[in-house]
Amino acid sequence: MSMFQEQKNLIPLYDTKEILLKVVVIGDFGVGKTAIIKRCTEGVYSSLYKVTIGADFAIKTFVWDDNTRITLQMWDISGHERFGSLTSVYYRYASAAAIVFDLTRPETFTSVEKWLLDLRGKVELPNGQPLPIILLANKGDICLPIIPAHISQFCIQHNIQAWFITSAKENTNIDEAIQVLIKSTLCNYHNPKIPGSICLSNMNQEKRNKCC
Ligand SMILES: Nc1nc2c(ncn2[C@@H]2O[C@H](COP(=O)(O)OP(=O)(O)OP(=O)(O)O)[C@@H](O)[C@H]2O)c(=O)[nH]1
Ligand SMILES: [Mg+2]
Repeated sequence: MSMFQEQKNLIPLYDTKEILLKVVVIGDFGVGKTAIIKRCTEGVYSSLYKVTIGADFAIKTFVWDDNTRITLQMWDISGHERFGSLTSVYYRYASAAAIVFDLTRPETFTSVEKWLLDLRGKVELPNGQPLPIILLANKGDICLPIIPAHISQFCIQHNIQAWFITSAKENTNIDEAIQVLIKSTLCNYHNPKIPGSICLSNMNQEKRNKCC
């Protein structure tokens, strides 16, 4: 069952804070970005591979807490090289990112650094901080995974908030990962250095490594 309450759950409007978060989902072609986004926003999965051309996006609106409603705009960015020059346009105004690789194709993990550099080089938060990022090791349902041993170290070195083994097919860890990303993003929105702001969550090391 999804952790998110659907928008139809009623909250008195006068009390409600609306937050729009743009999350860019990046990674090599075929790693499962579209499948993850569809799972998250529509709750469906298809084994058909339809290449994403350029970029697409999907929206999910949900109740976060008693007085916050979040609209998550998930940008599905093609993993194909030929669209790479456009990423700076797609990254614009992003609040957070998910980088995806395919556990069955080790070369897609090697590419994570390339995606990370592209993202970090082209976008930052309005306060100059780097975007919160999570790393998704997808297709965890396929029975092999030799998990690269150094993923946790890689995440710490590259200031990646957390990583998860996911399966869009079996709906494993998708909501959990997005929830961690949102918490991290809200912390930036409510940066304690900004007067009147509140940090909703401090992710500790234990939380970061919970799926490793
Ligand atoms: N077994 C399994 N297959 C998956 C999973 N996620 C995606 N796939 C399959 O992998 C293929 C590629 O998935 P997509 O989501 O289209 O990949 P993409 O990253 O969006 O690829 P591009 O749009 O080309 O960048 C499809 O056939 C999916 O059904 C998963 O968790 N498990
Ligand atoms: Mg796609």
